[in-house]
Amino acid sequence: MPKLAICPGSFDPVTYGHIDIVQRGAKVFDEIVVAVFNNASKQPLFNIEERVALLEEATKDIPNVTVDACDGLLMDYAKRKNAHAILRGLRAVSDFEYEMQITAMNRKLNEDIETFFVMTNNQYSFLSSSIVKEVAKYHANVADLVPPVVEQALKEKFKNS
Ligand code: COD
Repeated sequence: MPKLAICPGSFDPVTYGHIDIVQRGAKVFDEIVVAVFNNASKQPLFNIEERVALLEEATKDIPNVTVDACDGLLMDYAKRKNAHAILRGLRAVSDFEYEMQITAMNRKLNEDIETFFVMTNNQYSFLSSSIVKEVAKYHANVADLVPPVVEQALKEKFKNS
């Protein structure tokens, strides 16, 4: 049976750090679904359709990766998809506490779906969607942080600011 992993996140917007995690996961699992959720504690810059479209463009060359817009509980979605695993990225120790908390809750909701963590490439360990938005807002160059389609979308969002 093919092994499917769900890579959930808010991806607001997708960065090269996210792509790094998806690429690493795609080498291990047969199929990856990048699942775009709204994170209840974050106010998004891009709506869910925009985030999905940016991710689709950014991952189009990875054959075993698809993108989906989601709502509700991650573990309900993973069960509906018959997923084997959840794939998450770790940048630094600072990610650990948050990830431990949501993994523990997800495990309580469904013990059968395991969460796997992948360490990002060192060059992306400082990178987050929030930092990208912060610098893009002031028209700084983000070309080495995000795919070209995202760079363009950020320019469009902040053209009047
Ligand atoms: N390098 C490597 N990994 C990175 C990098 C980077 N530079 N940047 C981000 N990542 C990783 C993150 O650690 C994460 O694993 C993934 O990429 C996505 O990151 P974000 O920031 O886009 O996503 P989050 O953390 O906002 O996603 C939170 C969810 C949307 C998954 C969460 O809120 C959720 O599951 N919501 C659904 C409702 C639910 O089930 N809630 C119960 C869970 S407690």
